[in-house]
Amino acid sequence: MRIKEVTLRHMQMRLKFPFTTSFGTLQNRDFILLEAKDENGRSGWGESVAFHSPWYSEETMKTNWHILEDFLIPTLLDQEIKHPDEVSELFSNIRKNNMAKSTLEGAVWDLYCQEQGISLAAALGGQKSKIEVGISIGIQDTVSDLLRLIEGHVEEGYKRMKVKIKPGWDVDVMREVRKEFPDVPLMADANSAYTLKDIDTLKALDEFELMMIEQPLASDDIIDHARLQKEIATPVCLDESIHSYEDARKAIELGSCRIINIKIGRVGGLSESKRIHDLCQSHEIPVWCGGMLESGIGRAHNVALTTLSNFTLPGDTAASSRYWETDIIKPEVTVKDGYISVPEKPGIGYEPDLEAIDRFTMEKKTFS
Ligand code: OSB
Ligand code: MG
Repeated sequence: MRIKEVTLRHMQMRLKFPFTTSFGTLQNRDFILLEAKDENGRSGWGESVAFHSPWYSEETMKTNWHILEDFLIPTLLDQEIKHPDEVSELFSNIRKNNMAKSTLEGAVWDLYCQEQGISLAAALGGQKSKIEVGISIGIQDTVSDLLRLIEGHVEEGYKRMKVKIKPGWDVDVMREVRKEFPDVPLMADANSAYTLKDIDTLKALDEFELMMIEQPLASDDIIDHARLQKEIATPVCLDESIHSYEDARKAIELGSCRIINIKIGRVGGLSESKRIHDLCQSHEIPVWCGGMLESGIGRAHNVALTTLSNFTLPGDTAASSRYWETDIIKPEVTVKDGYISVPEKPGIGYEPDLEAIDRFTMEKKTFS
């Protein structure tokens, strides 16, 4: 296959609810949508998970646009590509910028699968026909707001509740949650809000038998996490700290975590996600698929990845309708009894809704 044309769109979609983490609040979701056309005029789609501002990582929508426009798209245009695994090779002399790389790589995977007439899940080696999903709940104004939200999501069937925590919104909050929901599979995500000085607080969370605590310490750390994991009973899960197979290998070797959250964008694409998945599997480290408040395009990629066999814990990829009044794929991603049925159609398995896409497009540019 050869990529003949790439279109970048600056998208803006409004979340149904403000999403608050230890960093701040987000409601307008700006992101890049990428459409790549092959020599037969077929289109493959990818989504950049970078945010408008660099609070989760250093990448932003604008840095992704720059790296795509000036480096990644020129590298790929007109290149003969036999398999999507070659894309990360072609990008290997461009450092980091994983979310930018993943955007284009994801579109190549979609195109490749359409050409082969197979689903993305099948192409990745996935075997599940349905995947288990949990939900990630932002920091709320009051504990009773949080309890009411959890109650609703439990009723909807979500398989585990993830609660965002930060200093001052942690032990007492989790105690209330556990009191009201003694058996619900529960975890906490700190988005790097603590240091080893907070070890007593982090130890106090052991009491609630959480499935895991996600990224308690610095976003670039694996050393202190290893120290922490020795001190607490709750399994540590790394999110922000893992950008590659090599990061995962080192974290496992050091004992920095017992679980890894794989986000396709954070690790530079589906090929690297699969390598990390396989590595974790060989070390009996379970993985799950993280979320980045994606539109339907990114959501579809997450669904396909989650079909791999070591994704044994529920992911954050909830239903489209949880986030959006109107998503940009047809059909939307739906959740029934806590499961998403994996589409079997070729490619990502959902149709991009071009009308909706146009409606949310702020700016677009085509390269050929
Ligand atoms: O840390 O997992 C995270 C959202 C944005 C950035 C980082 C994170 C999250 C979530 C929400 O937890 C996941 C989702 O529902 O898409
Ligand atoms: Mg996280």
